[in-house]
Amino acid sequence: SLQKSNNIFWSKGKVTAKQRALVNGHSGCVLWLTGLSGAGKSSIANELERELFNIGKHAYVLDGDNIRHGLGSDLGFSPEDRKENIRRVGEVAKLMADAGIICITAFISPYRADRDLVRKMLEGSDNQFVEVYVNAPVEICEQRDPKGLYAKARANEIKEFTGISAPYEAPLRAELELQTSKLTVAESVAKVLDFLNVQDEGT
Ligand code: PPS
Repeated sequence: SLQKSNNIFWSKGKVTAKQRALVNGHSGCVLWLTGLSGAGKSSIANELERELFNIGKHAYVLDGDNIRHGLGSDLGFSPEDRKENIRRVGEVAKLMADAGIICITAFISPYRADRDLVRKMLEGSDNQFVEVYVNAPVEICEQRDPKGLYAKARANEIKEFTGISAPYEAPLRAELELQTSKLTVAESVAKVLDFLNVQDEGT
């Protein structure tokens, strides 16, 4: 890999992050949602995107299920593949944030080290990394089981299923925690908007 990077240079653009933010009315950032399957990541991410869009902000969701159809279609759910999945998504999220977008990601991202790697990627850039712990007890997620995956995991039809037969490492210092067994989706979204301190452009 050293060989590969030998003749590669960094080409610097002519538009600064500050200039983009001035035009957009907000800076880019990465809102990194992490949590168990069925905890509510996608619901919150999509509602958040809608709300931000409605008040004139540039937001875009990268969702686990969707990304695995394309960018990560060669990856499974081993620790190594999850790591590579999160690394790729991290790089894409970083680019989106650099483009001035509020990038909302919804991946289980069960390993602390993988999430910390993405945090590191954003360090020293103008764009904030916000870890959002979408927290619901595994019992509740299993009761919800919107895709019937917990039932399959219990029946041994899915191996390495997070929360059942694969680990989930809860964040130790997430910027934000949403306890989705106690909050509605709207309440969770309101908390994130509050954290972002975004203002409606029209008012
Ligand atoms: S990861 O760990 O961050 O790379 O996972 P992610 O890309 O978010 O993909 C999670 C979705 O894939 C489905 N699925 C599984 N999840 C966990 N473990 C196993 N073994 C598994 N197999 C398939 C599942 O629908 C997850 O979707 P969400 O939206 O989280 O429920």
